[in-house]
Amino acid sequence: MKRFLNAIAITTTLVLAQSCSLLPKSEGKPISNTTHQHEERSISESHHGGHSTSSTVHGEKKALTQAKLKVPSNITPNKSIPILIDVQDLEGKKITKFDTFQEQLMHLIIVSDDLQFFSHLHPTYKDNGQFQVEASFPKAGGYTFFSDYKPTGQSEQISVLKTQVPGITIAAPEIDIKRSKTFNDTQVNLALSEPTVKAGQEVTLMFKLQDATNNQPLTDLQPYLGEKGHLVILRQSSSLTAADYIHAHALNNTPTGQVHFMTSFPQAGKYKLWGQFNRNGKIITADFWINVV
Ligand SMILES: [Cu+2]
Repeated sequence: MKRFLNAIAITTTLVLAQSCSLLPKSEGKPISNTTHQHEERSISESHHGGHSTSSTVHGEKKALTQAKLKVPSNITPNKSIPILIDVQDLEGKKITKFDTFQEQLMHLIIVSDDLQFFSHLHPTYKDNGQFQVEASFPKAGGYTFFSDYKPTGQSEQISVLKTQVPGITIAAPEIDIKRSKTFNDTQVNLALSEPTVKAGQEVTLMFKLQDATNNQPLTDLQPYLGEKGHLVILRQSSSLTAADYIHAHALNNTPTGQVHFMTSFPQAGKYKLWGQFNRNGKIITADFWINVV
């Protein structure tokens, strides 16, 4: 814990002007978090080394916070290490009060930059604006952190943090666009409402979960973080930013063993999806690729 190095390459904070957790869930109308992100967020980026850029998507609010990542100066693959995240206002003053949303104070998504590795963690709030969690990284290469939190009285913020695990990087395997996969004893089929997914178009992603032993729809799905399921989507990119990140919420009223999400993809490209579901206390993470034209 003594040799922490400030290993931030880029800090990006985006403001979700309307927190997805505050959206009304009645009316039987599907909720697309993506739409809100793209209409209402603002992004401010500050690059390590003095250069800074700031862009506001629709001339609304500016990011109100920044996050700083502290990791050991030399990360060894597959070894658990402490990760510290300091949340500050834009002047560098600690932010010390946070609201719980989706049952946690902070949601942290870590991905390898090739999108092969995914982890969804809930750091513990220590004190003085600092969160802590243990994580391990499977291989050398770049990793991006999407830290999602809600300072008391403010909207949900997402800060993007980066670190590097030294060593020789292994080329990612070829993208596999299979629509049916088995994760331990659960078979997951992904069906799309559109035969071809076009950028900017709303699409419903339907996860059909079956017991792999008897091929029957799952009847033991429980809420996960207050919802039927969570879906994180990232666009394949040489440098991931907040604009590549989508967190969609499950729709209500779906058939047994099915979890549906509605979203839209901001631009053409290859996207990786990680659906997370709670099967009787065990979290299933089902990953798929989607090609958007
Ligand atoms: Cu979370």
